[in-house]
Amino acid sequence: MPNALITGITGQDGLYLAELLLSKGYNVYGLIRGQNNPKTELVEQTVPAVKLLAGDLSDIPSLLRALEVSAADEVYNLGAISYVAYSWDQALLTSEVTGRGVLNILEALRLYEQIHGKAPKFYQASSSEMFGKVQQVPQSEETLLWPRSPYGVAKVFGHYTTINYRESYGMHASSGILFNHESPRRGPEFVTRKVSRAVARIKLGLQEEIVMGNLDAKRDWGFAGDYVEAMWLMLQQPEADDYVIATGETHSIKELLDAAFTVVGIDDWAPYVRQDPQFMRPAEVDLLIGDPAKAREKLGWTPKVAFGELVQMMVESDLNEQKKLHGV
Ligand code: NDP
Ligand code: GDR
Repeated sequence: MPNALITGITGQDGLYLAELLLSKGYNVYGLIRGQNNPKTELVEQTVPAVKLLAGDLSDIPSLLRALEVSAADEVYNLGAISYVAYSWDQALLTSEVTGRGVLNILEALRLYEQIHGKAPKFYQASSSEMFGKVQQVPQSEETLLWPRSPYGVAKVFGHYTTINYRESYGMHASSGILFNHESPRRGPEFVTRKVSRAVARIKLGLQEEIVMGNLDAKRDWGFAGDYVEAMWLMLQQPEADDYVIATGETHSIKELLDAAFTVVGIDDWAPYVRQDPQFMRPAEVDLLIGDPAKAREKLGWTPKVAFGELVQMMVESDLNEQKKLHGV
C-alpha cells in the first residue's frame, strides 16, 4: 500500500483528498498544527483512517519527522493561509506559511532523501490567484503571472520554487494551478459558502440579509471533489509538470446570488443583499477563467459537476445543517 502525507488535512481539499486516497488503498497521514487544533474532531469523524501527525509548515524539523513517520511515497502540500482578504491583514504571516512554507517542505524533502535515499513525489497547491490582473483570457499554464494580493504573491513564490526544485534537483514536483473550487465543506469566509449559508438561513427565517463586497467579480468555480482527483493524477504521471485545473466557465457574484436564491424559490434577491466597503479588497481580481486543455489531454481529467449543480448542492446542504442546528 502506498503512503501519502497531506498538509492542510483539516481544510476543504485535505478532507476530499484523504477520502480519495483511502478509497484507492493508500495509508494516509495528515499534518495537523497547534497543540489543540479545533478541527481534530472533524478530521477524526470524517476520515477516521487518517493518522494525524503534529507539525507546521514553518517548522522544518516537524516536516522531516512527518516524512520519516509516514514513509511517504507522495506528499500533497495543501497547507496555507488561504483566505485572500485576510492576507492583507497578515501579509508577513501569509508569506511565511503560504510562500516560504513551500520552500521549507521542499528542503525537508531534500534532507529526507539525503538521509533515507528515498524521494517522494510532491504536489504543490498553486492557485489561479497568481494570474491576478489577467494578461490573457482564458488563462493557461503559459499566461504571465500578475498577482494582486499578498496571498497571490506568496503563491507565486511557492509555484516558482516548486518548478526550480524540479529543475535543480530532478524532483518529481508538480504544481496544480487550481481555479476556485467549492463544496459544502468550504470555509464560511469564502463567497460561495457565505452565500449558500446565508440563503439557507434567510429561507428558514434565521437571518434577514447578507452583507457583501464586490458583486461584479467573476470566477471559474468547480467542485472540490473533482479537483482533488486532478492532484492525484498529476503524481501518477511519469514526468512532473504544471497543470491548470478549471471548468472553462466563468460566473459573476451576481450570478452566484441568482443561482443560490433560485434554489430556495426567491426570484428577486435585491431586498436581501447589502454591500459594505468592509468586504471590498485593496486590489481585486476581476475575472478568472481557466483553460484546462492540457489537463484534459495529458491527465484525461474533466470536471463532472457544473456550476448550477454545485450551488444547489451547497444550498441544500446548508438548509439541512441549519435545520438540524436550530430545530426548524
Ligand atoms: P483551507 O483554507 O480550507 O485549508 C487550509 C489548510 O492549511 C488548513 O488545514 C490549515 O490548518 C492549514 N494550515 C494553515 N496554516 C498552516 C501552517 N502554518 N502549517 C500547516 N498547515 C497550515 O484551504 P483549501 O482546502 O480550500 O485549499 C487547499 C490549498 O489549495 C491551499 O493551499 C489553498 O491556498 C490552495 N488553493 C485553494 C483553492 C480553492 O479554491 N479552494 C484554489 C487554488 C488553490 P488549520 O485548520 O489548522 O488552520
Ligand atoms: P478568492 O475567493 O478570493 O477567489 O480565493 P473568495 O470566495 O474569498 O472571493 C471570490 C470573489 O468574491 C468577491 N466577494 C466576496 N468574497 C468574500 N469572501 N466575501 C464577500 O462578502 C464577498 N463579496 C464579494 C471577492 O471580492 C472575490 O472577487 C479563493 C481561495 O480559496 C484561495 O485560496 C484560492 O487560491 C482562490 O480561490 C483560487
